[in-house]
Amino acid sequence: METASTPTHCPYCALQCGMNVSPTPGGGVEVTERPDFPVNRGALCGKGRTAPVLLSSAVRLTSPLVRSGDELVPASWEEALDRIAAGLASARTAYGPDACGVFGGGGLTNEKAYALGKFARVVLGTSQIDYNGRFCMSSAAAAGTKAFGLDRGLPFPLEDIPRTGCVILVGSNLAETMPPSLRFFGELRDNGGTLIVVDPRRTKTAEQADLHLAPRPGTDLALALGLLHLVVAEGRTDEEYIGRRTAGWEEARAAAMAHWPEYVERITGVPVPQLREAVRLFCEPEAAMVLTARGPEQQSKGTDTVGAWINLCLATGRAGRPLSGYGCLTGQGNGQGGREHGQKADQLPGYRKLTDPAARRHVAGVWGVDPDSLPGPGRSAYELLDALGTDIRALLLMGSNPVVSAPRAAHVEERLRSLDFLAVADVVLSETAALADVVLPVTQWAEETGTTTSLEGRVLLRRQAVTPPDGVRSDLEVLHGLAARLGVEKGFPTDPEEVFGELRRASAGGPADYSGITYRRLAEENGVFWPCPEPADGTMAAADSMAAVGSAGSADSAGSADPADPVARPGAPDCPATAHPAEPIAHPGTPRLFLDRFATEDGRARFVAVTHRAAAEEPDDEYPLLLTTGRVVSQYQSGAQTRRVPELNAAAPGPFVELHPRLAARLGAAEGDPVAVVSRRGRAVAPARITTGIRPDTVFMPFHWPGEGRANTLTNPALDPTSRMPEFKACAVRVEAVRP
Ligand SMILES: Nc1nc2c(c(=O)[nH]1)N[C@H]1C(S)=C(S)[C@@H](COP(=O)(O)OP(=O)(O)OC[C@H]3O[C@@H](n4cnc5c(=O)[nH]c(N)nc54)[C@H](O)[C@@H]3O)O[C@H]1N2
Ligand SMILES: Nc1nc2c(c(=O)[nH]1)N[C@H]1C(S)=C(S)[C@@H](COP(=O)(O)OP(=O)(O)OC[C@H]3O[C@@H](n4cnc5c(=O)[nH]c(N)nc54)[C@H](O)[C@@H]3O)O[C@H]1N2
Ligand code: SF4
Ligand SMILES: [Mo]
Repeated sequence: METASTPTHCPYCALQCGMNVSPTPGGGVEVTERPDFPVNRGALCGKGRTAPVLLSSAVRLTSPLVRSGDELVPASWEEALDRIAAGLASARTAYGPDACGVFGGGGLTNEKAYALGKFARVVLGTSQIDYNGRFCMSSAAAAGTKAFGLDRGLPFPLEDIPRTGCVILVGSNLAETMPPSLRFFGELRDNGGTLIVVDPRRTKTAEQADLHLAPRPGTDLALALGLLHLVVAEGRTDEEYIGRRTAGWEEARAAAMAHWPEYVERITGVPVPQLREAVRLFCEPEAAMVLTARGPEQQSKGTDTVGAWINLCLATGRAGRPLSGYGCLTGQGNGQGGREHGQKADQLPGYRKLTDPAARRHVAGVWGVDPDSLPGPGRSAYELLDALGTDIRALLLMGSNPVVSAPRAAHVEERLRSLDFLAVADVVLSETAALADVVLPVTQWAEETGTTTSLEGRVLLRRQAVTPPDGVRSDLEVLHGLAARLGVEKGFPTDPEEVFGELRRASAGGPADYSGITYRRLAEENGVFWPCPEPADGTMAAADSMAAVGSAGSADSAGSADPADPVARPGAPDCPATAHPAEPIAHPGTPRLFLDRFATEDGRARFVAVTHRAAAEEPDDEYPLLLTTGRVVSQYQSGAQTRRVPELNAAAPGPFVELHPRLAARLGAAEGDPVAVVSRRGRAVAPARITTGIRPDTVFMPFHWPGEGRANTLTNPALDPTSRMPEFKACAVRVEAVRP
């Protein structure tokens, strides 16, 4: 193993902070600062800094495991893969292709997400594939697509934030969920701009704000409509912009006008003067932005809610203009790319629609199959999990831990147990892997190469920096091995760059066009923003070689790669090695979208006419409070990875229930006392954390833990009708003191 340091990116969240990774003389691995990546300029949160711990941890899996009665016992790769192929094949034979399910993750690289979607459709022939991103950004994606004709989380780089006039941050606690990004908001305020935070809790992020609005959970739709009402009433609309760049204003305006400020105050609990102040701060500067995260999105009306915030931007001329716009802060490491390349139930690569005949023809052509052989759209994530053991009999799961992270988790756990066959690929024995018939140990970020697409829409190269331990294989090798066993010998290469080459062709001409992006460019340019089409006369294989940037472990050469160097391209016979100097001028990528036109057919953005409606479950006598859920800085998601990092676990050792002192007094609960939170779905117990930073009618639990304190035992799987997003952010509960 070389000792060189490799520039790469963090395995966790969508900020995809740049970092250098190097093996240490003692056989370990260390992360060091990588100041050249503009998003984090060297800064990392504790999760990124400690990411190497899991590479060499004794708790990681290094051998396949197969079920023998109640136990999982080590087995060879041959036996494990044979068993999975047999499990999937027998479900298919007995019940048809849709009896096989596939569940993916937004942490998987683009190459893996692409291969997983292809595997489901081509090898299994099943429509039943979806992924955890459905639980993450699907409402924002649906609303963005409706309004702008295209969904890319942020239509501008984070670097634009310090230069705008005002940002409304709706339901994002980025001080904990993306700490290095907080700097952009500090710079915004240093430059005279203002920050408005909308969150039922006074979070670390809200503490940075000029104005903090604390609505009842589940009422953001009313809030956004109330603000738009005031914008109209105060004559702050941009009529010229509305006329030139939008459609649907009359209906949207009429709908908003039904939301009087006093009515909105009653629904949200946000006082009218604060609504007026928010409108003033947002409308006075030349430019402004609205950014949403999971707070307003993870609701049974998340799509309409995000639509209403987009309406506010459109009515004030704050979209598709420099330093202005609406953006969604996507969450997982590849949350953006993971939703573009075909692991979503209704999608084909390049963010194409599975129901679009032209898209089916194009992708089937790349895959070398008959378009009619491609199944149609399948169930959404929760619906898929809910169908396990009935319609779906065998499941292959990669990159998620739904026993902890899915809504109504006890039911989901029971459904997983009822399967005829469950296979899980993971790096650790997650709570979900522990239920499997076969567990496959796979390589992790620093042990493999692949691309991710950050929340900015910036495609990045995550490079292999260390050699994986004996006994593990990559997810791509897993899919290759399974495809071969199921009779598909070709089309599942194990080299990520080869997979990316095919992904480029499959995405060409689609909304998320990656065809002009190569590994070489990603290394040289510190990422490329999609869409990035291939120049008309370009050849797809041109310059697409890691040979130019140094392959695994020797990426030092990346910085010095000379673009004029002839590129060694083994396996690219259509493109002679000397072609590089004659290459057509490359597309520069698209950091900023919509400046000239939106991606709709007529180039205009669409308002949506929406009105407020209640959460699927409102408090009543039996369940008088609202539960909302979210994250803490030191744990990641289901905690499968971060609970196994001692430093992080010491910082955030377990679940808790945040509640207001008045509520605590009523219960007779002191700080740290166990309290029970009870919903229609179950009961969870965790220590009380008493704070004036939360509304007295609301309690909050982080969702990172299994067992007694599992927040998702309580949550409501009510789904948004468009995005099929579950309502993680609002359900009715009661809280009880627990007597020892
Ligand atoms: N430390 C850490 N960082 C992470 C992750 C992690 O698990 N841990 N996960 C990553 C992923 S996948 C994601 S999606 C992002 C999520 O990033 P965020 O969206 O920032 O995370 P959350 O804590 O889920 O929710 C944000 C805030 O929404 C508030 N909220 C709750 N209900 C409502 C509501 O009804 N309306 C409004 N306006 N706000 C509400 C909560 O109080 C919370 O402070 O973080 C990413 N980064
Ligand atoms: N109550 C509540 N529930 C929520 C949320 C909430 O706000 N509140 N947020 C939702 C959101 S936004 C999200 S994104 C989900 C996330 O929840 P999960 O889908 O459970 O996400 P992770 O915990 O990241 O699970 C990823 C799993 O894949 C493994 N893994 C990591 N990298 C790889 C890889 O490359 N290959 C393979 N095969 N495995 C890998 C990890 O070890 C881990 O076990 O939770 C959702 N659940
Ligand atoms: S903010 Fe996100 S990407 Fe950056 S170091 Fe932390 S977890 Fe990693
Ligand atoms: Mo997420």
